[in-house]
Amino acid sequence: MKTIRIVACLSLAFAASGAFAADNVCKVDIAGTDQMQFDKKEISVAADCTEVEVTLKHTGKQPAQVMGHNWVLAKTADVAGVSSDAMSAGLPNDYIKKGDARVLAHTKMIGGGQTTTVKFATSLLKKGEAYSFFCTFPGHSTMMKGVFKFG
Ligand code: CU1
Repeated sequence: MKTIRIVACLSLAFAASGAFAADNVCKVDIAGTDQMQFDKKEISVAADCTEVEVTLKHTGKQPAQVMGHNWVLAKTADVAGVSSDAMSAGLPNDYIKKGDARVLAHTKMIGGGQTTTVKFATSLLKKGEAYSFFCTFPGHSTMMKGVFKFG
């Protein structure tokens, strides 16, 4: 009886690990400050990640209207265009132009003390493409940006 139970447990464990291998969510933590800075200049995501979950924490005290931060992912070539179109989008739209196809992923715009998360599939990313992450609060992307590497 004992042997049978152990075998059953082992096969369950294999089934569970198989599920994790098929769906590999890679987690990234990043913080934004009242000094208009991200605490990371580069994020690297391995090629075997099927999804990326980015958690942005605003470690400052200023409200979103004054020092709001979001985390936006786009091709590096699109950063300037996305940021400039975002200016007129306003806080209720998280400073993201509605329907902007250049935006690959983005969090909500948050203020001091808040945390927000976005999860996206890596199937929308291409190996070798140059990606950047940045904040689209007006004027922030010049200082708040970094390199996003996939693969
Ligand atoms: Cu910002």
